[in-house]
Amino acid sequence: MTQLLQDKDRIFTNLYGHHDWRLAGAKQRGCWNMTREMLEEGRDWIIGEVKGSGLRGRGGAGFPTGLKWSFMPKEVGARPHYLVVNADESEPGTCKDREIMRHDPHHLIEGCLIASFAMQAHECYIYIRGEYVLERERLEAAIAEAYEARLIGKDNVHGWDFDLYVHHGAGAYICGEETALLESLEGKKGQPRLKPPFPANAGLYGCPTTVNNVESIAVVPTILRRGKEWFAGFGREGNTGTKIFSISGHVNAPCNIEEAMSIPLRTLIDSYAGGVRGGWDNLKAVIPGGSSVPLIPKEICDDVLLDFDALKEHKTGLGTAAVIVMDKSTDVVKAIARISYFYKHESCGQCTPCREGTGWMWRVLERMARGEAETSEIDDLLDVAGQVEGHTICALGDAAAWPVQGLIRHFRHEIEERIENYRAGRPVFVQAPVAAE
Ligand code: L3W
Ligand code: SF4
Repeated sequence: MTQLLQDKDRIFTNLYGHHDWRLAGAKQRGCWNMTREMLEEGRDWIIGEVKGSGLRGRGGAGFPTGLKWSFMPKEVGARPHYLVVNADESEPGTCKDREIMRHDPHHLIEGCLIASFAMQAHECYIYIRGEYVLERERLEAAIAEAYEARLIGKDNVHGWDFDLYVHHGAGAYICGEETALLESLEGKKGQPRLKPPFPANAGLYGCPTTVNNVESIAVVPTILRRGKEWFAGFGREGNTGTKIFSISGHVNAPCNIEEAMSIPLRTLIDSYAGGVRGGWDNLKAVIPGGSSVPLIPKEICDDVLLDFDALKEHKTGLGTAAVIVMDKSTDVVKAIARISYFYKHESCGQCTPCREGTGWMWRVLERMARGEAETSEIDDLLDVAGQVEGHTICALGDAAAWPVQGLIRHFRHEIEERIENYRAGRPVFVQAPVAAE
């Protein structure tokens, strides 16, 4: 029996907006407490605590946060250092950073100050998704409060001059890729750069820069206040801490919930999302980490843990921890075709395998959903997905290939059936009845 996380162990105590999001309310819930003392402990201590906590990036890749911070040059030369917060939350199914910025913005602002100090940055930019208008307004209001209270700004009470800017994106998914985001911030077209050099060497305006996800930065103040051991006490080795999961799709009560890393998928859905529509046996598949990661069928969902390593064993990933649930009424071929369309639409067009491959995969999948294909094309599709994966400038190419590979790995028989049905003049796809909620 899995022990569920208790409220006292949740970092985001206002995730649902039941309390005051403003400075007064945030302070009552512990924000901005002992911040100066934590900075006085020094940069090495801060980075050591973050490393020791085991925090891995919460934006999709799961790269160790403390390690990333330690890539920044130790001395500041002629080029200033920058922190950039990736708030361009656009991964389908993902809506966790939105709630942090709406309801708990001071966790993020305090985290920006601490992380910037640790990396010797006097300026930080928060790049927020174009569609997040309310969230931008909320964040700007909270930042204004922090300036007013001299928590940030020049000559602030923490003794580290620090300016924080919010930059509003224009609604392109690709600007969530860290180097496209930097290009966009510089006023250019949002197209990814080749890596290396990594941003820590040449980032914003060619200067040392660290790009971190909203949640990664917002958890740091609490990790420092409560200690690395406290955070590392949740989850499993290599997969520690608490994590916000966004649960959507065919569940009775879609929600965001902060839980311990490595919680079993079934426990998460049953305990917080009211269970699968029609019961657990009515489950068909789950995309466990946002649209970029491959789906897994019910047999794997029955006892898989939600963390980076457990999901990797099943050739999928935790991604952004956006759990998309599909019950037996789902047309899974059509669903993946729709995801393929998304990547075709959002490809920046810079590299040939992605520009051509995303459209090609989408068009073939649409035909397959209608049964209008040859069986041999299933392997052709797999072949093309393999030629896109790992052969592009940024991870969007991989993200377009992985869902297609997952579909064929687990649901090849559904595609084959459609092709046979179409040839025989039978209905191509008969939808299972939709269970009552
Ligand atoms: C210095 C090295 N830095 C790696 C840094 C790198 C980046 C981070 C991770 O994200 C994932 C994709 C999907 N020296 C370094 C180094 N770094 N080696 O570490 O890098 P990387 O390349 O593993 O991944 P990435 O390109 O940052 C791609 C997921 O993100 N995804 C999700 C997108 C959507 C959202 C959202 O809506 N919030 O994020 C889309 O593909 O899982 O694997 O900072 O610079 N030697
Ligand atoms: Fe652009 Fe796609 Fe190449 Fe990424 S992989 S740089 S989105 S064309």
